[in-house]
Amino acid sequence: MSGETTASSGDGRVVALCGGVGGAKLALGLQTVLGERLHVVVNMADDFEHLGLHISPDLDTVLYTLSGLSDRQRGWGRADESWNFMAALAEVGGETWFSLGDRDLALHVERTRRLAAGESLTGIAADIAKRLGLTAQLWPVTDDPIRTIVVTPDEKLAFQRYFVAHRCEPAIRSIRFDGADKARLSAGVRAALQPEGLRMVVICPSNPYLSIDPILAVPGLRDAVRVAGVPVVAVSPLVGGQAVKGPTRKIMDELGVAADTEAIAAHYRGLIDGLVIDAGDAVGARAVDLPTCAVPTLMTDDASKVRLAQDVLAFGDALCGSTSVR
Ligand code: FO1
Repeated sequence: MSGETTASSGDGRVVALCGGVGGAKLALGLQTVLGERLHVVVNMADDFEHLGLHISPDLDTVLYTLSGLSDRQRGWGRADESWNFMAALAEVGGETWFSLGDRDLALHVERTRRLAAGESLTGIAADIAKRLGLTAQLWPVTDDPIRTIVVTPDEKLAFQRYFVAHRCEPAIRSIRFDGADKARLSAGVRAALQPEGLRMVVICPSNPYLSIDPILAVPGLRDAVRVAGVPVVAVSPLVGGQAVKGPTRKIMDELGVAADTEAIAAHYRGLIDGLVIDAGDAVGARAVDLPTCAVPTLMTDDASKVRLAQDVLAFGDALCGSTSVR
């Protein structure tokens, strides 16, 4: 890690690795603080073909969250939504297990058209992010196909089938990221992770196993982070050993991983220089052989998202001068 003070200068770029709902909240806080200096690398392994449309759930969750269009209660999809399409789809016997709001539908139709016309997921995401008023830059981790497959005792499930249709009920035996080994980092991600002008890398509090691991599985991503030589800070998705939202805790139990600070630190060992944990979990932090920062991590409103973003940035900057074992 570089010790030069320039790397920690406030005007440097920050790269955030982000999945769905939980991570997107911190990304919003970081965007408020950093604006266009924030580069969000988003998981796209949850993408799937549905009703003939290419759906990118994590990408859209970040898009809508950073544009202020997201539905705050649900965490995904758009606010002020109507569901006429779904009602009409049911009338004609279409698949209704995955809800597509009328406004949200426009994004899936337009993205599908542009992909069929030969555009890349990266190019489409960048254009739509600009049209929706994001100041942060949005980068799908790759334009090559990766699909998260959840292996259960009875069958292999595409992620959205597991997460939505089966409501995370089947026990997970293992998780695969089909296609990851052949995927290439997008040019935007490679450029964002260049050492020049980079301040730090943040791993947002998304599900490490379902949302962050697919990003880390792309060949070259881990090396690019390491070579960048800047502080790498992860934010634990656990608060009091419980996942704030989604199936993280259940998945950790099924994977035989203790849902605690040590498990999160172990999961990211070798990649991160520091771990941000919830103030309530500070006790467990003593057993972690990594610099930790215990602050309130529950993001219940915009102010708490900004505060956590500021805490994470200050922690990363403070790590910049310290040596750390990787
Ligand atoms: N999550 C659900 O639990 N039920 C849904 O019907 C659903 C539809 C949906 C449509 C578009 C979209 O971008 C996300 C959607 N999600 C839905 C969330 C999605 O499953 C995400 O993968 C999770 O939020 C985890 O990131």
